[in-house]
Amino acid sequence: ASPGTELFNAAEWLVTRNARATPDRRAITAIDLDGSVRSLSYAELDEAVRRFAAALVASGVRPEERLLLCMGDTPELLTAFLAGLHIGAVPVPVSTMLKPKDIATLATDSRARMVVLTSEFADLGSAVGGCRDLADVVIFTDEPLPEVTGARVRTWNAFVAAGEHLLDQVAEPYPTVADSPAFWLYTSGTTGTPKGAMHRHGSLRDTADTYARDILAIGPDDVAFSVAKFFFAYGLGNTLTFPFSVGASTVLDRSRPSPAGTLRVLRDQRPTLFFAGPTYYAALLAAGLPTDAFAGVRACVSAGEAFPAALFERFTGTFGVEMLDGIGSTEMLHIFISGRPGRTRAGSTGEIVPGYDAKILDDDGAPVPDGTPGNLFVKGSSAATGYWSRTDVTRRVFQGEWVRTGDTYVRSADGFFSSLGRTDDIIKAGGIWVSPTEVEERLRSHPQVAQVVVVSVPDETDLDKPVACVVLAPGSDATEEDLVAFCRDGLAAFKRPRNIVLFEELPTTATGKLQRFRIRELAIE
Ligand code: 3SK
Repeated sequence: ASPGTELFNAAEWLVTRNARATPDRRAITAIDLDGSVRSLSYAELDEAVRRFAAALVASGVRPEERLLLCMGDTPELLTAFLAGLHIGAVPVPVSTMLKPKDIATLATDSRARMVVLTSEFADLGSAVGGCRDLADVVIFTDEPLPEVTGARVRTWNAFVAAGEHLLDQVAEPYPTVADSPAFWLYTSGTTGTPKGAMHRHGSLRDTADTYARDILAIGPDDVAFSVAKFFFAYGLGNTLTFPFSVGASTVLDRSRPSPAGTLRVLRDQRPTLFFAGPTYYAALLAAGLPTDAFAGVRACVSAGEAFPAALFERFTGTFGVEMLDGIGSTEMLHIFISGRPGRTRAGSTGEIVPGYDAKILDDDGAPVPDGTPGNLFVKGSSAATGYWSRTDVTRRVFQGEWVRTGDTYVRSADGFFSSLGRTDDIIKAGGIWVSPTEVEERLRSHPQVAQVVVVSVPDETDLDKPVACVVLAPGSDATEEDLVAFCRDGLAAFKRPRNIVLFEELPTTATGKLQRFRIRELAIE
């Protein structure tokens, strides 16, 4: 853990340090929307960061003011983020999947001084008009600029040009310390209201010095490619922190992820570390990628949701690549429990990452023995300092050194942690815990089931029972009785869903995760 008062600026550590040591080494390979590719060395990126930093100072941005970044994965996104850190301001990368009204909510909540957009999100400019603290909008575009009420709107190039005279002023980074506020990431959790998790400069180094070093053993010759976008905590670490912590390179793909696009990246850019989530790994399998598609990848990493054991086996069996499943959180910044190379177990998230500590407690706060499910708490120096302006929920989640994850986990006697779903989602039926994940896994192995979520629904006597919400595969003729019987065959009887509710499609959050609480509401209706 970093001593909090030590002078430390994460932009200097991630970029300037490498620009001095290995100026010509490739930092970024960037694939644009039209498929064209450009690359930047560490020296070129360092220069771009300083130019944008000078422009921020010229436009009047002060340390700790927030810069909302709604941008595709581009060199400009990394530049704006790092330049914000360089001058001690607070970049806030936000989801590019949000609706205009949601972006306005985040601009207002964060009291953003500036909004930076890439051209594909330029329309969002008008949505943030009138936000109280907004003074500047910068858009990376060649197109005509939108009007934004109450703000000055400039193109990226015009903005940067206006700061050239201040380049000397940003020769050194702002003297932040490891504990200085660095950036925020909004998380919506299962209930929907976004909360800004506030992170320190030192936390970026802490995730690199734990997970990236000790689990991934990342080195300068690695090439990282993350399907998870930069605005996710997961994507930020994969794309920026980890490769730049060792002077390695990163591949940025500005387009929406697709199996065909991923195959092109795998073939043309030869990443050695590949990061995605189980849903995407399932899509890659379904797309029938050639079995040698991952031949150059030394490890695939998965996080974001529990990895079903059968999918894990099928993916690793088909592509012959190591899969490191893990769990992290926006609050902890990156992965704190993970499989390790040569030590993975299908159906388990893995072991505690060195540098973190985990405990499993019952509802009264007492530790549970190994083999008994409970609430997972985690401790580690990369934890956020809290949620911006949300004292109640901060106190509920950040309990001294420990952070309540909201996940139900069980630990085996030999230290492997397995997910039983979200704490709110776990089902107690007839006094016995039923993991929705386990029932879902069984149903997912049915050839006529395309998607499934298991929730608890009160029966006629108000006792919770597991109910499966299912989207059938196209052309399926499976009946509800077939599916229940299939579960009875493969699971202990008490775990079978008492009912099947068929859906055309299941609702998802803005970040594409299945919206369990909404699905449950629909199942109860
Ligand atoms: O969802 C996860 O498991 C995760 C992993 C790394 C960083 C952030 C998150 C939310």
